[in-house]
Amino acid sequence: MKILNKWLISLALIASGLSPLVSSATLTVSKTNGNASSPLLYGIMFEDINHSGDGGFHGQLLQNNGFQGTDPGLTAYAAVGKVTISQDKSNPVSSTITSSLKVAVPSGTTGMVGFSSAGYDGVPVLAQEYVSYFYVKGLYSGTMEVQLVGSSSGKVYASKSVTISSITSAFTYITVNLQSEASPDGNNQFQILFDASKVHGSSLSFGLPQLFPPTYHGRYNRLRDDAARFLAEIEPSFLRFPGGNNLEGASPADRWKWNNTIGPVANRPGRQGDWTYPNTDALGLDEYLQWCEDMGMTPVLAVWSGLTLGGGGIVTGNALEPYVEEVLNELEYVLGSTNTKYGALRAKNGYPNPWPVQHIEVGNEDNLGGGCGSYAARFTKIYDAVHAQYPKLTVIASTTSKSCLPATLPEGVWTDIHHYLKPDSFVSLFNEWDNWSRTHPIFVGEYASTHSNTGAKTHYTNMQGSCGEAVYMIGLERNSDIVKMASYAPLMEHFNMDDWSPNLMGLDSTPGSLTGSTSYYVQKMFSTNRGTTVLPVNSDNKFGPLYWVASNNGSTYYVKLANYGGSSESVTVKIADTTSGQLQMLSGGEETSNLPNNVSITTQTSSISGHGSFNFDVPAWGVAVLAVS
Ligand SMILES: *[C@@H]1O[C@H](CO)[C@@H](O)[C@H](O)[C@H]1NC(C)=O
Ligand SMILES: *[C@@H]1O[C@H](CO)[C@@H](O)[C@H](O)[C@H]1NC(C)=O
Ligand SMILES: *[C@@H]1O[C@H](CO)[C@@H](O)[C@H](O)[C@H]1NC(C)=O
Ligand SMILES: *[C@@H]1O[C@H](CO)[C@@H](O)[C@H](O)[C@H]1NC(C)=O
Ligand SMILES: *[C@@H]1O[C@H](CO)[C@@H](O)[C@H](O)[C@H]1NC(C)=O
Ligand SMILES: CC(=O)N[C@H]1CO[C@H](CO)[C@@H](O)[C@@H]1O
Repeated sequence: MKILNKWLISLALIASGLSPLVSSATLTVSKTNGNASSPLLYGIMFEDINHSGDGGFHGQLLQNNGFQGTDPGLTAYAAVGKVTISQDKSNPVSSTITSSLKVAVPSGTTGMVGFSSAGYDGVPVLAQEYVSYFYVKGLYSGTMEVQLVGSSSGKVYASKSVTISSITSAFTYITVNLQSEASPDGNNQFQILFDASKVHGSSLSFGLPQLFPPTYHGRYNRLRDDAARFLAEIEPSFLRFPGGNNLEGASPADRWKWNNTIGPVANRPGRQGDWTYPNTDALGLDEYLQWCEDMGMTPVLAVWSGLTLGGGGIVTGNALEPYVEEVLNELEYVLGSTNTKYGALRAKNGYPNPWPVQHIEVGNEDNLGGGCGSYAARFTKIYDAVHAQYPKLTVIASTTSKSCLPATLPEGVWTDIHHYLKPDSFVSLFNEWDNWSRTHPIFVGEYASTHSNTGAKTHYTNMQGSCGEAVYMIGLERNSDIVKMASYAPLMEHFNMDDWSPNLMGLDSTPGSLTGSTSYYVQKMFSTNRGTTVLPVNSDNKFGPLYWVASNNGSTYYVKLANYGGSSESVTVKIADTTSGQLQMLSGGEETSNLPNNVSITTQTSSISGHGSFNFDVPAWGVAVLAVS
């Protein structure tokens, strides 16, 4: 109907001798009567899915280093030379890392032998310094070679000799720094080699081998610097962690357990995560909180609410009480003074200061998985215990569904909603919050366009999907007096080890593999151009296909626009007393995606000037941000 009208108007214009206008909008931004916007609005959600943690953001590059999860086998390991490797349960590294890798050397063997690790589908080998840690047990006196090697080419990119005197009665801990040359691809492996003639007829056991590239803020056991920096460009305001489904576990015993993710990595048992692969938990509670500190994010800590996945059941009633206690212990660890039992443990682990946690979320998607009926009671039990001790904490319920929530939700409680939808559905939710009750703030804890409008599964999101999300985000920002936080999900994938798509960004072992999806650029544009007040906009047009929101911070004004339509829109933005600034534009074909090693759509920035009036086109499926003062 709309298209027909435009066509008739064009015909009328042609008939009257004027040139046809495709479409145009004049937006006049008011400088008064705005609403305060949420300073936390744009943030990120993280759980280990698609190897976003182990093999993704977490720097440690060797898969299966602690033989964790239900059935690790020899995944990623291979023998180098005429040796036999096996999982060695008789030589545990610790009471929690219960296996090491035995390298048995037949009698008479000579030359350099050992084992390799193929990492997470290869090891990224760049011209940079790496650090490796490992344990070794068994009689050995001499040098070992720690190397990064091309798996097919055999080319050695890094090699470091270390002198080792190890014994049979205990593990010896080794730290090695090695400088590498760059490999042209990701098809690389890590190796530890030793002199077979010194061990022949016997064996050595290697425990918990670790390999780190440079880490974010140079910290021990932390994020990959390149991936973390790329993420930091979004300037996210909060981090929701540790899940997501990965919080829940297949059964109560398999849930994410905070106290298994702290202290020395060799004391963390890891677990079979909810996304088909083992989690090392090397990225644990303190690492998440340090990540928040280093990236300037507000932590949003999710705690287990009794709901499990995969038929493991739901813990309710009195049976939930030990888990409520566990939540209180976790909060004491995070927030308690060093005079408390768990606060002292935190200090012992290297963090004397309490972490600045002010938001906790009770569970994940308790409206799903059969959780709705019991959630009100489970939520109330946890809320009451937490609120009694920490009255200032903001507690977030994991659903907005009234039927799953207590009849009277306590004042100050926020609620979380998730949307995985077609682009058209995001557009139809543009006004989702316009008439929403203002009593309980909203957290859009997960959202992404996951299917095309025809229903086909999206693997790599495309401009139409990202534009649909942008329209939805404009609706969030317009209502950010009540919508306090929103996070796209999932955040990250290892391209060759994914189990959910699309994701905001991705990587693999090849150089330059870090890839931002078109949605990554939308998130970055919206997050890095924030006002403190959302301003009214007067327009001669209704919303659709063009959508907009205006805001300001002091004398800087921001107008975000999305053109969810197949033709270019001409826009005039009027803001009194402004003269110049920048126009950021993201556009490309409706079905064009950014692919691994083939990023074709990135934000283009240009200068713009005017006397209180700015004229520009927003291309079909384009997303734009005007920032002027
Ligand atoms: C973690 O806490 C639980 C109680 O919630 C306890 O049973 C378990 O032993 C603790 N684990 C560690 C490693 O301290
Ligand atoms: C919000 O309320 C207004 C005024 O009552 C109404 O016109 C509009 O359709 C409502 N919007 C939604 C999304 O319900
Ligand atoms: C401010 O909030 C009120 C109440 O929700 C709403 O009616 C009004 O449209 C909002 N103004 C702006 C500029 O968003
Ligand atoms: C608003 O501007 C002030 C001053 O430049 C700055 O410190 C603050 O971070 C800005 N706020 C936002 C939300 O960008
Ligand atoms: C890169 O992506 C674009 C857009 O999807 C596509 O047209 C082009 O063929 C791709 N190029 C390569 C080398 O794969
Ligand atoms: C490496 C890994 O865990 N891959 C898994 C990703 O998810 C798919 C689907 O769930 C599994 O089939 C893979 O094994």
